[in-house]
Amino acid sequence: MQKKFTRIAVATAIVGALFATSVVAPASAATGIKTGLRIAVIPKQVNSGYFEAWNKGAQKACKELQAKCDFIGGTKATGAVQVQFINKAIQKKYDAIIVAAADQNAIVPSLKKAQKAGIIVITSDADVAAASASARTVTIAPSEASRIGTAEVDWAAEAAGKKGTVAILSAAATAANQNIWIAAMGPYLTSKYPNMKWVGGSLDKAIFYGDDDTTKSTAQFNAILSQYPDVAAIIAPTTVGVLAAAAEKKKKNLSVKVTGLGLPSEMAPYLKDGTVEKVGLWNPIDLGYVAIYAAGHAKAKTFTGKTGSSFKAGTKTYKVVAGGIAYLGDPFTFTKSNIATFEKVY
Ligand code: RAM
Repeated sequence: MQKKFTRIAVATAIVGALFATSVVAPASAATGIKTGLRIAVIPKQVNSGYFEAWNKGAQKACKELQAKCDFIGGTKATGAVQVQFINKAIQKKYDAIIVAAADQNAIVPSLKKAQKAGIIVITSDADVAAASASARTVTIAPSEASRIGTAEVDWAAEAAGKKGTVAILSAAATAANQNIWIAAMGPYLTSKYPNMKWVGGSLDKAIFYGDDDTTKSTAQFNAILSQYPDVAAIIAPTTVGVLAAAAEKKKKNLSVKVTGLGLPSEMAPYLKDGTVEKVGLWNPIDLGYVAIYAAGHAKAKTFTGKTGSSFKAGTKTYKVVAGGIAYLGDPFTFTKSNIATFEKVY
């Protein structure tokens, strides 16, 4: 099963990589989307390789649609900082806001205010809380949460020889994306791998939060090791966390296995030198690209965001499923042997 997943993922990955660089999208007139739209593109934080790639995709779509897109945000991935930028976007009367929610609840009132002012709101990468789904037209998500969560557990189990304890080095406690992936990891580890368990005996005790901050992620990685010195594997479902963990593992020459969601360009050295065996991710360029098209079509009223509705981005059509979610597709798995294909792309 794991082999199959990897094979499918690699095949899709190559398509994904090409999609990100070579699709010639139709001119704006052909899409029915008005030119000259002003779109605020708000990441969890600006100083991140992942969100730079996300913005690259957004800017590509904006160019195709002849829209003006501003990448605005702070250097700390918090809801409080994002609220300031959302409020600014409302004041400046943008046509649409694309946001990766650093806090699934804190930004909801501002997003609702934006919608009242006629601004289209799309979340991408990280959504608002499911109960607040009406605060956005649609969320553009990488792939099913269960798929992302269970794949990471499989990578950890494989690296640790299917035995021992596992901890999680996450992003912020308020991030919906990490939380839904972690929820999927919880029961899967113990049911699929009878000789494995969470450090401290329960999922709750096993989660450490590095807040997508390199210094804090490194400190939390070390906190896991000092509280649970025999931890077999650490899963970091965040590009910031997994990079910090790999760097610290290498620096201290530690035996703990590290895996999670890593940006190929950042993780390539650690995959090549064997610090890390396997990480995975989707193409963040596509995630930003697709979000802009969703906003454009919503503004043109050719896309409602309702379950079953769909929109086109480049050459692909995206369909909304229950919960107001449009998925990109399968995540990709990166190893020493395929990383060279990806590291130059994102
Ligand atoms: C970090 C962010 C982002 C997440 C990736 C995997 O860059 O937390 O939201 O999707 O990791």
